[in-house]
Amino acid sequence: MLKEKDPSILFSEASSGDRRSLGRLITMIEDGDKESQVISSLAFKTPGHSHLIGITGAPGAGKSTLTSAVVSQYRRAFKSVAVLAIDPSSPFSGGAILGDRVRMGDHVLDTEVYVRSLATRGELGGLAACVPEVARLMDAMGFDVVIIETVGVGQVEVEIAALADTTVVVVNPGWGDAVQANKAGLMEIADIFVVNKSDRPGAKETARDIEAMLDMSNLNAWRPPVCLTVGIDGSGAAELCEKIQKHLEFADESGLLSKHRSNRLKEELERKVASELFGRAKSMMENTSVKSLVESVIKGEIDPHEAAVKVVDLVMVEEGFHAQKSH
Ligand SMILES: Nc1nc2c(ncn2[C@@H]2O[C@H](COP(=O)(O)OP(=O)(O)O)[C@@H](O)[C@H]2O)c(=O)[nH]1
Ligand SMILES: [Mg+2]
Repeated sequence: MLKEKDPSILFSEASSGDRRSLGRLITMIEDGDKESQVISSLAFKTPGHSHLIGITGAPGAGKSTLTSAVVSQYRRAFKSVAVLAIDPSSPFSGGAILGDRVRMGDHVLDTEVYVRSLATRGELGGLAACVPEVARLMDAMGFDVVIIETVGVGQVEVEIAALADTTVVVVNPGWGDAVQANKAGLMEIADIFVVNKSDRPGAKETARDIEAMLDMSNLNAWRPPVCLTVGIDGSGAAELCEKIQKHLEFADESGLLSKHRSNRLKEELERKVASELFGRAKSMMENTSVKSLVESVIKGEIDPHEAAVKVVDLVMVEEGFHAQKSH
């Protein structure tokens, strides 16, 4: 058993390159323990310069393979990279970790590359809440590039992908793949499109489909480029990295980057407020005076909406009471 350790000690150990300590910090954030607040605040006070890149697409599109090829490109430029692989379908010790280790095999001995799978312990919403915090920790640790790999199906996953400074959407050759991406809401969040597995027939046609869709959509100043890649041999990875860099420069110069980052912080704050209130309301519902309210709902005496408003009012009153007491 690992002994409990002060998160601030772990933080300074991790900062000086101790990967084991870094791993434990991430686990604390995932678990959402009390310590995670300390870690968040330490990371927030130690801003780095990370470029946050999201890589998303359907399962099996080749995201992990492509990520490994992209990591190789960054290593050639002597940039340090952290990869956060998010796989809600496989809880801890599941296939995700093993699979990513295998595919990231080229980088296993590289101390400037850190790969970690984030698994959902609770609900998916919990993961959405912890990803920005883990990403910020990676930034505080001084990584030049942080890549978040996420499956682009479902609202929460798309939300996670949209957290990045630059979002790369991966599709495969084949009729309708671009249409599927569009349906999944990936079209709106893409800064760059990749047709991976372009060693297979139909890659150029798929690229053309995407261009046609882009022609029909309302674009702002940035038109997402479409790259063709072969993840397994790394073809096209250098061009993809060039486009990623171009997008970063564009976003930076146009002010979009800082606007996007501010919005992200605001949304994160809103989510935190909601979950904090939810937690307090929930513990309040164990309270005897509120319990009778629950019973009234069950008996049909009061409707759930009205009861909910009463519970929130009670939370507010309680908080006001505590605030006054502490003054
Ligand atoms: N033919 C071909 N296969 C690929 C390519 N990229 C990945 N694959 C294969 O596609 C499968 C799924 O890849 P993986 O990276 O795990 O996809 P992910 O689920 O999106 O992360 C694996 O068997 C890869 O070897 C490619 O460019 N061409
Ligand atoms: Mg993968």
